[in-house]
Amino acid sequence: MSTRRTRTIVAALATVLLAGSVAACGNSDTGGDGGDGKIVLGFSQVGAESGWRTANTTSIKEAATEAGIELKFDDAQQKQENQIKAIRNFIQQKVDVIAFSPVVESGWDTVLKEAKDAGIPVILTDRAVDSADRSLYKTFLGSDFVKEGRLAGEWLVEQTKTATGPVNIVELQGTTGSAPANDRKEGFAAAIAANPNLKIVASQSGDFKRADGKQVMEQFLKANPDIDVLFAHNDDMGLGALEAITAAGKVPGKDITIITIDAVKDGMQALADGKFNFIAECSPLLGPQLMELVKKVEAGEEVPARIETEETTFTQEQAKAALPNRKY
Ligand code: GYE
Repeated sequence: MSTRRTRTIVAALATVLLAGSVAACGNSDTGGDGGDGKIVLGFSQVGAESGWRTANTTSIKEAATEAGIELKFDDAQQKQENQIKAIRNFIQQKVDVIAFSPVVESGWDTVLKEAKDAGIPVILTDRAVDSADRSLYKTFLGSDFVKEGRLAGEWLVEQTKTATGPVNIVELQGTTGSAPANDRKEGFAAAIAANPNLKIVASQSGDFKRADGKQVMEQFLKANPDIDVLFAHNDDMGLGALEAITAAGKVPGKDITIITIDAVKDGMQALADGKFNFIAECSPLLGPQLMELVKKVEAGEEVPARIETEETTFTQEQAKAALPNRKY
C-alpha cells in the first residue's frame, strides 16, 4: 500500500472520529490534487519583509515548477495567526505535504498536532520552532543563525583587538521572537564577550524591514552620540539605517562600522561601495532542496532531522569580486 494511500486512510479515519460520521471510502490515491497525480505542497511563507524573503519565495516557486510539484502558496504578512489559518486550510484541503517558515519560534504545537493527526507530514524551512515534541515535523532545512551571529561578532573582535577604549555597538534585531533574531543575538553576544571593550549600548527590533531599520537607527543616533558599530540582523535594516546615518552627518562604513547578515544583492552592493564593512551570508535559495525533501517525505522515506545550509562571509573586497555573479 502506498504511503499516500495510507495517509489518505489515516486522514479519513480522523475525519470519521472528528465528525462522527462515516467518511466515504474514496478510491482516490492522489491526495489533495485535482487527480493529475502531482504531489500537492501547501507552503506558508512569512511575508515579503526583505530582499532575502523575496529571493526565498522566488526560489520556492521556481523549484516547485521545476520539480512538477503543485504549490499552494500563502503569504502570512508576518502574522502567526495567518500562518496558523493557512496551515489549517491546507489540512482541510488534504494537501500531501505542508512546509512553512515559522514567523516566530513559539506557539505551534496545537496546529502541528492537527497536521500530524491528519497524517500530513510537515517540513520546517528557513526558521525553526521551539516545540519539544520532535515528532511534530519531519525535518528542518535552514541556516545556523547562531553561527551567523558568531561569525559577525568574531570579525568585529578581530578588527578591534587593538582598541584601548570602549567600542560602542548598537544592534538592530530582527522580528521579535523569531529564530533568526534570537539566535543571531545570542551568537553575536557570545563572540564579542572575548573583548571586554565591546559593549552593546542599545538593541531594538527593526522587524527585518528597511523602513523600521531607518527609524530605529534615528532613535539610536539621537540617544547615543558615540556609536562606533552597527550590527544589523539583516541587510535590509542596515540599508535603512544608512539613510539615518548619512542624515545625521556621519559616514557609514567609516565613522560607523556596519556589520549585517544575509548578503542579498543590495547588501553586497553597499559592502562593495564601502558603506557596509562585513556581511555573514544567509542563503535564501532553499527551493530545490525543499522540493527534494517534499518528494521524500511524501514517499515515506526517512530524511535527516536537520539539514543545514552552506554559507560564507564577505569583506568589502570579497563582495566586489562576488557581486557580478550574485543571483539574488
Ligand atoms: O535573514 C531576513 C528575513 O529567516 C533567515 O528573514 C530569514 C531572515 C532573513 O526577513 O532578511
